[in-house]
This record gives sequence, C-alpha cells and structure tokens, in this order.
Amino acid sequence: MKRAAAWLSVGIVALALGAAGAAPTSMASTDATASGLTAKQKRAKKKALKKCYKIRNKAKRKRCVKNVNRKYKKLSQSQVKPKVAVTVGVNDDYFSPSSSTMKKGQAIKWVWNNNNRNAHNVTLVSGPAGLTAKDKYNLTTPNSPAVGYTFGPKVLNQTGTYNFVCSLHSTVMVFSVNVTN
Ligand SMILES: [Cu+2]
Repeated sequence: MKRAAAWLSVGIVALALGAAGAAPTSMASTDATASGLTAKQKRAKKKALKKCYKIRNKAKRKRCVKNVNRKYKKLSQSQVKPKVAVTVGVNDDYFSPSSSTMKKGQAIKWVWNNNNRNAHNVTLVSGPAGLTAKDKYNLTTPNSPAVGYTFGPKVLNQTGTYNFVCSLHSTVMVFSVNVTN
C-alpha cells in the first residue's frame, strides 16, 4: 500500500513537471508569431496550418507546417517597425551627439539641421567584423542638400562599433555608435 502511494505521488510530480516544462515553450512561440501580424494574417496562418494538419503523410505534413511558420515569421518581422533608439543631428559642421550606444536590432536616424548652409553626407568608414558589403553600402548617403534631408531609420544588427564621418568635413564631422546585445 505504502509503496503504491509513493509511486502515485512520483507520477503526479512528473506530470506537474511535464506541464510546467511545456508551458513556457508554447507561450513563447505564440508571442513571437503574434507580434507583427494583423488579425487577418493571423486567421490566414491558422487556416493554412489547419490545411497542413490534414496531410496524412508525416514528412509532407511537417514540411507544410514548417513552410507556413517560416512564411508568417518573415512577414511579421518585415512589418515590425524598428525602434529609433538614436537620432543624430547633422549640422554645420558636426554631428550631435558625436557618439552614442544602442541595442542590436534597434534603429538609428540622422536628421539635417534646418539652419545648415553646407552639404553633408553620412559615410560609414568602419564597422564590426562580419558586416556585409550590402550593409556597408546601405549605411552611406550621397552628398545632401544643406537642409530638408533625413537618413534612416537604419536597423543595426551587428554588435560592435560603427564609425561614421561626413566625407566633406571628415576631420570634424565624426560619429560613432556602439551596438551591444
Ligand atoms: Cu559635412
């Protein structure tokens, strides 16, 4: 009798642990998909998944679910507006501030001062290792008009230090941002 009771309680503990262990994972995945999708897109995703679950072949069913999840994850990410963490003033002839910090995945934006008389640009001169050529190209402007110009928001996805200059006034117009995890 005693032994049976002990086994029973072990079983209950294991069940409770199992439930507790499963809960965070399912919650996290709901949150991730919920973030950037409209109600209509959420319904479409649900419908697409339902269709997948009807597939008898296990491998095909898995592939179907994977594809649907991937498609809507991509969509949700593309719809999330980046948070502008740093706004940099572009002035005659200095950036303000001249240095800053932000988190990976946040955005930076440059705003030209309305009292400017000089043209300027934003030119990335060095960045974290692993920055792609596309990223580098994407972080440089042509020479601007003196006023009425903005650049960004640009999301920075690599940690490390990005050094910018205005190549027209490169000795005085310098700006660096340190991106952290
Ligand atoms: Cu300049």
